Amino acid sequence: MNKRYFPKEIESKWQKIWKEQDLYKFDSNSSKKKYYNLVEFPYPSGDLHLGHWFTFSPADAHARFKKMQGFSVLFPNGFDAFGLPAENAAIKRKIHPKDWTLSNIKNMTEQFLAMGTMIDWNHTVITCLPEYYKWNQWIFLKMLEKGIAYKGKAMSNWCPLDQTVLANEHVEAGKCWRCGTEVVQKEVEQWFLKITNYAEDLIWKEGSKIDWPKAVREGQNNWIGKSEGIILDFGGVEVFTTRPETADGATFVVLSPEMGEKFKIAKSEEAKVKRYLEEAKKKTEMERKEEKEKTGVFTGSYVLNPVTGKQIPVWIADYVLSTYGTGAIMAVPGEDERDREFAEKFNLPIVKSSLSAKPQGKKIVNYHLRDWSVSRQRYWGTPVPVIHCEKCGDVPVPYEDLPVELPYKVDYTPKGKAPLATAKEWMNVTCPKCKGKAQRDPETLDTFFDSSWYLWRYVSPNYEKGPFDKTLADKLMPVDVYFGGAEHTLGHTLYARFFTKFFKDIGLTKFQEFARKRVQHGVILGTDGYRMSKSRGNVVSPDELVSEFGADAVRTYLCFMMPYEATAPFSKDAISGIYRFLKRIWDLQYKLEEVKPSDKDLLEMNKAVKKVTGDLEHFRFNTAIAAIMTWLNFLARKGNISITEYDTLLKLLAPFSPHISEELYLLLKREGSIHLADWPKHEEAHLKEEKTKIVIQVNGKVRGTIEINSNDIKDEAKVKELAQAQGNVRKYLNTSAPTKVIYVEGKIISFVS
Ligand code: ANZ
Ligand code: ZN
Repeated sequence: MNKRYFPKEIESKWQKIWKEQDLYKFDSNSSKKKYYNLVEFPYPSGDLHLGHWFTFSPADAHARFKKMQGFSVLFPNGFDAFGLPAENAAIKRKIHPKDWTLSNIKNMTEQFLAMGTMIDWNHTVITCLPEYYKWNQWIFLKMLEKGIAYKGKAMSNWCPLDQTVLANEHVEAGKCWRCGTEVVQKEVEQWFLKITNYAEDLIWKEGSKIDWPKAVREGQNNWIGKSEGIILDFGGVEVFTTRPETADGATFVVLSPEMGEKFKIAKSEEAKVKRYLEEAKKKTEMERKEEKEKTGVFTGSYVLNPVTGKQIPVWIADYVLSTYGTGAIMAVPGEDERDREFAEKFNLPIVKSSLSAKPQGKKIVNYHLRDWSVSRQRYWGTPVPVIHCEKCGDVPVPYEDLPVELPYKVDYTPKGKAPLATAKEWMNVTCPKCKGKAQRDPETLDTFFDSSWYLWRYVSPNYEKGPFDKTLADKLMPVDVYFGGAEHTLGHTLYARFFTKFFKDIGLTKFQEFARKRVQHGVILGTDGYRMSKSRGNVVSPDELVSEFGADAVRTYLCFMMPYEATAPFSKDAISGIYRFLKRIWDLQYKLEEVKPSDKDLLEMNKAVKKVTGDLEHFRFNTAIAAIMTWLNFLARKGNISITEYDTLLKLLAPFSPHISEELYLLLKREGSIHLADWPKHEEAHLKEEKTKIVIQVNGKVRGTIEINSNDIKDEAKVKELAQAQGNVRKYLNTSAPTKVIYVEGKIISFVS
């Protein structure tokens, strides 16, 4: 062993040994209690950046801690490998998306090894490979069978020149990114998943045993947006309201533009209405919801307010959505902010409601949640496993013909339609039903489909009889902790919960939820306090940090720099501080002696064990390291260190800095890896600090006593401070400082004033 700390040498050495020994191989037959430690799988963008390190280092520390505690820990990782960036990068660099993606995965896997994680790469998935997406297609077909996947019409961004649907990010200032033509909203046929069937199930209920952050539970509940109200008839127009008691203040009715299209319009207003409806069509639902200035048009018609018996005007306005409630509202400008703005702009009457109207109507429950549109006119994704036959319509690809492989040789540059449609040979097939000529569906599935269930596949990644081995999943699911980003509150984690409930419905699992606990990480910013980005030039490369300080220092720094949920800038000074901390632990080896720890030694050791254990259990990585530092300061001040203390110190350090702890563990001549050793347990008996009672006198009279830790009796300043702080003593000292203090060690302290 080197005399000095050279992280470079020991780190690559141990990484090689661990890999050769497959040290972290998960044993699914283990009789130990399982612990499924999961981190959101990365997108294979090319290189691991510091954000990946920040997400994975603490999660790895937690996994290692659980393993040392005696759990059988499954810590898998994989790659979310389909998606737009690969396609765009490929177009830009003229490399095939598959080649680009797979070479990135190779590179990033190497970088993960250099991080020194205990990820078990025997449990991995790469979503762009047919052995994975075959099961996407299988799940899609099951959903089709159950009516959860369906073809429907939805308003989409539509470029009239290119004749194609555009993703939101491809609409720039209302125009098509390709040809600059003004984009319109058009009803287009697409594939949907009926997540709305699960709206009620997806609502987080009070008292749920599932431990997810409140922000996520509330965020998802708001997104699902359950609302109870009634349908009220205004003589020909039905409206949905959650506030029927305000109906006497309803001074007009407003229709959504889509409803307005079918409504009888007075001749005098026809031209105006037509113009308005055309303008409204160009706006997306988002723009309509956000719209600052209210717009609308009068239909020239009136309906009856059932409470007041008055005729009230019917307007059309795009702040009313066609996809919610009945698509029409009673406007109560005296109560509702949006209605008031509208009434003020168009000079409509505003009256106060008595709030006691009791109109009768059918009770209904509405959800704001919409079905999930999953078809994409993209190349780099899972082909939709459906065949279109002129005679038979949409025919599902038979299960035995899966996977429908994504063809490699396709012109994926934008042509104004789904790229797969240009792959003639691939497109033309025979209909599975009538054996006549038919065509494949040229669309691909949203990549969020892939990430909705990858964590189930990890359980048995090579399983061939289904998406996953049910028996094994019953044993290993649900995930015990799921680490990931706050940006996935409304997308990914909600979809993954939906898939779980669907799996339960088709008998694939018995679980209602896929993860017992969710822990969300913050963001590590550049030194300038801004998000790291190439354009700002504030990107910190983990590879450079590793070559300067070693992987252990980088990992430990990332665990220490802030609470896992927080957001703070990177600091190079702090990372060199961590490097010195590890060096001090290294140098402590020269103080190792065959000595017995004293009571005070045992006290400090047990305090550290207790604190680090509790903190790691509760994901408080930064304070766990702070506790090790406190103990190290104590150890460094001593003349020698016992084997017990060093052994314990290394074990507490092992989850954060796996390489240096493994190397120093050799000194103790223990058998096997430190990472398979038992986690230290604190002993309450050693935590009881022995107390000594000290009598306090003021001007010769006993005025009180104090109890102090026996270890502190030599510390006269401390005794004096504690004695003087006593209420009674303060009183007799009359707040004036004592002129004389006499301390008889461990017995009596007397003040003269
Ligand atoms: C009268 C009223 C008075 C309303 C009042 C609210 C406040 P949530 O809770 O989100 O379900 N509404 C109904 N359908 C709508 C649509 N398609 N587009 C836009 N707004 C719509 O909201 C229900 C309320 O939103 C309904 O109750 C209706 O306005 C409006 F002081 O009716 B209310
Ligand atoms: Zn057919």
